[in-house]
Amino acid sequence: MKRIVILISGRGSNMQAIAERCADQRWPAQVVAVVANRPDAAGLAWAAARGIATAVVEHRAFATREAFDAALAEVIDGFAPDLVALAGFMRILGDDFVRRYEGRMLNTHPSLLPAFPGLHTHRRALEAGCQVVGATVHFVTPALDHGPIVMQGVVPVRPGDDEQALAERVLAVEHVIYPQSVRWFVEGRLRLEGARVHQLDGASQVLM
Ligand code: NHR
Ligand code: GAR
Repeated sequence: MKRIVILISGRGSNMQAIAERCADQRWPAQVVAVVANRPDAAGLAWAAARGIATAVVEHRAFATREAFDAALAEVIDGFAPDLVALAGFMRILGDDFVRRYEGRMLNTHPSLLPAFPGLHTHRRALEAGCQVVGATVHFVTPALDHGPIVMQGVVPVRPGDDEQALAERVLAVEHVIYPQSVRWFVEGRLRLEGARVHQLDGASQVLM
């Protein structure tokens, strides 16, 4: 059984989608812990109610990013993960942390990378007049939101959409592509080949 640790900062709907699919579809894996950088992350209660171990490493308690990263890594390593999945995790992680989990850390980002790395992606896509938007699951590398792409999901922009409407539509496609990507990882179907991901079967894009 592959051991999955999920990092969250808030609601945790992607965490929930992964944990539910993992159990329902009997992946050869288990979500062994959910770790948040904020004590008020709503997803913690859902995980705890489901019997998943939870932990909080509050970034505000640390003087430097390096000290936070080190404390976070210590907690994560206590769960001996095969995969670390960022799911709405809102802290940029330093090079040492990222290298420690190289090739076994995924993120879902709410844009069609390489467009709009960083924050406020929906606002920026609307300002740019994008007619389609989406989400990207990628391996995490030191360069923010630039790691090898595993899967992308595309949704239309509709007349009158505001940031919230786009965020909801994009979130729905994340709930499809992130569990699928994690499943491929735990089933050993993903191979990192330099800057690209080779995936052994199935389509790597979802058009909704
Ligand atoms: N770390 C590395 N090294 N590489 C990536 O690809 C990462 C990462 C950490 C998080 C998620 C990412 C996203 O999907 C992610 C990818 C937070 C910020 C950010 O600016 C940017 C991108 C992502 C997550 N965070 C602010 C910071 O100073 C804090 C913002 C806040 O707390 O609201 O860390 O978009
Ligand atoms: C998701 O849309 C995720 O891509 C995004 O936040 C949402 C988290 O929702 N992540 C970021 O913006 C990271 N900077 P969730 O907590 O319900 O999974």
